Formats: sequence, structure tokens, C-alpha cells
Amino acid sequence: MDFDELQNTIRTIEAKVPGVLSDAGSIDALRSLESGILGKKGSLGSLIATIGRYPQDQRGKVGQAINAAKGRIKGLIEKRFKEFQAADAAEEVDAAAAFDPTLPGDPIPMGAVHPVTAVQWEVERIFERLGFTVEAGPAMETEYNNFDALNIPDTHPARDMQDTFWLTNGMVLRTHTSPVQHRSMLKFGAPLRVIAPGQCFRYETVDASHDTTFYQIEGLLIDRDISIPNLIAMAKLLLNEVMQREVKVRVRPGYFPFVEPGIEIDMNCEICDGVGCATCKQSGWVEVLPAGMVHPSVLKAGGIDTEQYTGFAFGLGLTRLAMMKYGIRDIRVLNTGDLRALVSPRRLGGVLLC
Ligand code: FA5
Repeated sequence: MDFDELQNTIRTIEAKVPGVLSDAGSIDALRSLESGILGKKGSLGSLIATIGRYPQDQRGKVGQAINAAKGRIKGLIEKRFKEFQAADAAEEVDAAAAFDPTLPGDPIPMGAVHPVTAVQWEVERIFERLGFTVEAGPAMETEYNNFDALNIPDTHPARDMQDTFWLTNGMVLRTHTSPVQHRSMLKFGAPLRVIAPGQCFRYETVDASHDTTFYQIEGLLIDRDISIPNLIAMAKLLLNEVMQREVKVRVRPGYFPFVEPGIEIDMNCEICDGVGCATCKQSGWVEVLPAGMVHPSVLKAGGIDTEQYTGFAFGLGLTRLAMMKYGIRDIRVLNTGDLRALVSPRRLGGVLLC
């Protein structure tokens, strides 16, 4: 193209610039327009490469014409760029003015302790007031502690009462917290008041009230002149305190080789209020507190003088009690990380984590 045509091309390019600049909606869009016009391959920038095609005596004015146009367009782009900066700054000022530091902040969702832990802590507090200490035993137990020391030799049919996970090293995942009875007798002797919360494992069919992993709290009191009425009074006190009202209970005979006599203390099903539902297997009652007077063989295995001492023991179904307290119909939600099982902070009262 000759010099006149070049000037026409430059004029056409410049004429379009104000329109495209005002259409640019952001600084980024502006930057890409800038390179589309002034960059090496841009509509104006690419003309620089054509200078060499003009006769020697015209190259100076060709270069000047292109550079002059480049300067004018650059000026327009800078002006638009400043407009964007000013708008951003004004937005920030508006946001700062709109922020009221005296208003309460957005609520932060709060975590709560797991229902089973919450009830465990409550039970611990109740028993600590009654002079009990809190003991712990291992989840992996010896066969002897889980069975033999509790008057369940390997020929005893009662071993089948609790389906056991046997480990390859000959030990078991404890099926109940009762082994802590034996451990505590050996450790402290008599008189003795301990509770032992802990996880238990059974190879069972899972349903609304049975899981393969669940929690119990063992209780053991050994002293002089201890009898069943002491046990029943303590059990009622425990349930009433946890539920914060008078709980309807029933006491019936129960068989466990490590107690004699043995009893089952059931509580009214709080899910259906005794009418019958899947949680209580339509019976209206929930088994939560099997118990009894400690069998003399168990006391002897623990080195306790049976001439002087008697005692009672119980195995509170902690997971089931938590279900009753918080209205949880199905035990399975408690082990699956289901957030619906995490009760509201309001109902948990004083035992919130934060
Ligand atoms: C025992 O485990 C005895 N060791 C309790 C005991 C201790 C009796 C001291 C006498 C003296 P049982 O198998 O019934 O008993 O379990 C006790 C409680 O644990 C049950 O009442 C129930 O509330 C709970 N429980 C038992 N199996 C499961 C399970 N699979 N899932 C959830 N809770 C269970």
C-alpha cells in the first residue's frame, strides 16, 4: 500500500478504538484489546513490520505516522485503565463503609461431642460422686480374662452367648467390658468401686439395636454386706440421672456365669414410649443393664476373700442408653459418621466441646 492508503488504514483503526474500549468490561479485557491493536500481530502494531517495504525516502514519515497513532491509542487505553482502577477503589470504599463491626458475626457451625461420649461422661460424673474410679482395659484381651476368669471355661456353653472375634494370636476382641472386673480386683483388691467404659466387639447380625462394635460401661462394687437391693437402687439412680427423670424399669432374672443371682434391668423404650417399635423389637422395653451379685469363683480368681466380701457388677449398654437419651432409632447411624447422630448443642447442654 502507498502512504495515502496507509494513512487511511490508520484512520480506520483509530476510529474504531473508542467504541471497543468502552465495550471492554474489565482490566483483563482491556489488556487483551491492547495487544490486539498495538501488539506485534495487532491491527496497528503489525504495520511497523511493513516500513521496510516503502521507498527509502518515505520510511521516516511512515514510521512517524504509525508511532503517532500508536501514542494516541495508548493514551486512550491508559485513560480507560485508570477508569477501571477508580471504579475498583470506589467499590472497596463502599464495602468498607457497609461493614458494621458492631454487628454479630456469621454463625460458625459448632461441633458437639458424640452422643455415646456425652453419656459416658455423664455416667462417669455420676459414679465419681459415689466414690467410684474410672478404669480402662484393652480392646484386645486374653481368652482367660474375657472368659475363664469370669467363670466361663472353654467347655462352658455360655461362650456361645457372645459371638467372638478370635484373633490369629489366640487373643480376642473383648466381647464385653467384664474382663476389667478381673483386672481391677487384681490391681486394687477389696473393698473396690470401679467403672470401666469401653468398646466391645461381637460377630453378630446387625440390626436397629445390635452392632458389631458398641460401648458398655462395666460397674463393680465389692464391700462388706453388699446385696441385690443396693444394686437395684444404684441402677435406678443411674438411669434417672442420665434421663433426668423417673425412668420406668423392669427387673427380671438373667443368666450370666459370672454372677449369681443374675438379673436384667430393662428400661422403657423411649423411642416408642413402650408401645413397641423396631428399636425395642416391638417389646416396649430395652435391655440396658444386665447385672448381678459377683459369683464367688470370680471373686476368688481376683484374689478376693469371699468370707469377708461380696459385690455386685453390671454391664451397662452405653450405646443403647445414648440411643434412648437422644432418641436415636437405629444404632447403625452411630458408627457410620452420620452427622444426624450428632445431637444439637442445645440438647447436649453443658458438655459441648467448644
Ligand atoms: C454382658 O455383656 C455382660 N458382660 C453384662 C454383665 C456384666 C452382666 C456384669 C452381669 C454382670 P450382654 O451380652 O447382655 O451382657 O450385654 C450387655 C449390654 O450390652 C446389653 O444389655 C446391651 O445393652 C448391650 N449390647 C450387647 N450386645 C450389643 C450389640 N451387639 N450392640 C449394641 N449393644 C449391645
